[in-house]
Amino acid sequence: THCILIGAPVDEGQRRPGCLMGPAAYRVAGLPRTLTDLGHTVEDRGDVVPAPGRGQTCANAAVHHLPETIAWTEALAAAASTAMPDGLPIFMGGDHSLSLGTVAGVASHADAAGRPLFVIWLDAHSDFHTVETTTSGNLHGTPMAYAAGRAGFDPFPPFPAPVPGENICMFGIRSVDPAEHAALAETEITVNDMRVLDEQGIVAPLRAFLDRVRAANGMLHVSLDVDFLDPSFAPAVGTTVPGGTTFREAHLVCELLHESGLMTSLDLVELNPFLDERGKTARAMVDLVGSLMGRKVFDRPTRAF
Ligand code: DIR
Ligand code: MN
Ligand code: MN
Ligand code: MN
Repeated sequence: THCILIGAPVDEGQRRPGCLMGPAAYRVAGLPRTLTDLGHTVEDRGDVVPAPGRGQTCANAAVHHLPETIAWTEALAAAASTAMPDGLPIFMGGDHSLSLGTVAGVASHADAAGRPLFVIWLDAHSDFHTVETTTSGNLHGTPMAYAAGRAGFDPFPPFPAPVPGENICMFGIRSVDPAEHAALAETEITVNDMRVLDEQGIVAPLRAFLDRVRAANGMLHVSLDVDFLDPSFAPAVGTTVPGGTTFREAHLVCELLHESGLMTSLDLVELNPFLDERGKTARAMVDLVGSLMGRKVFDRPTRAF
């Protein structure tokens, strides 16, 4: 696979400065080498630079850094749609507001290619707020709603080709605000919260979703938030939530995604290297990308999907 690394040093979508160091941390932690060791080619396109903010405002006074976030969204959507025909883009964040742009760019590419886009959201949070409903004002809590085509994103460019709820799967969820909960109940989005994973494990819920992607000849965008992982081994994130996936559960998700052969783009988000312990979270994320891109102990035949 030709892997295209794109740095997205976005820090404006939340309030714990440090995510802007994420792209550098992934490079230092050996992401390019991990990919080449697995036999992939790597092209690092450097870090995206947004245009200056244009002063947009909105009615919700809690919202901060709105113009900057819109500028990031436009720049990252362009970078994403440009990269898609060339290989597998890996967006190195940056907080999760970067996905406002990456999913938009990927969606317009899929739309032009005439293929349905599916999204798997690996996160403690559902990120299903709009600019109007967020009470924290942190726009990293909104990208999934934007991609699903929810109303309430007025100052943003309209989302190019909204992703139908049936094509969205959330995985590892354990923190949902009341407004998000109410909005999610109106959708067909599959919410595999931690309770579902406790009861059913990783494999059955994930295969059920991947089977649908395959049946539809879909493209699959994977958005991996550091807080999907349990903070005991991945502490470098501003919004830790206890009870996340274990090291092995997370790798199993990545291994199954690899075996499916379906992933066409990847976000790595919310790593805050300033909060890390001797690089362990950055290294854990790089290891997970290794599993996503084909690292395994034994290359044994796997169940046909
Ligand atoms: C909370 C936390 N739902 C908010 N969200 C996120 O601020 O909207 N934390 N995404 O990582
Ligand atoms: Mn600031
Ligand atoms: Mn998130
Ligand atoms: Mn999160």
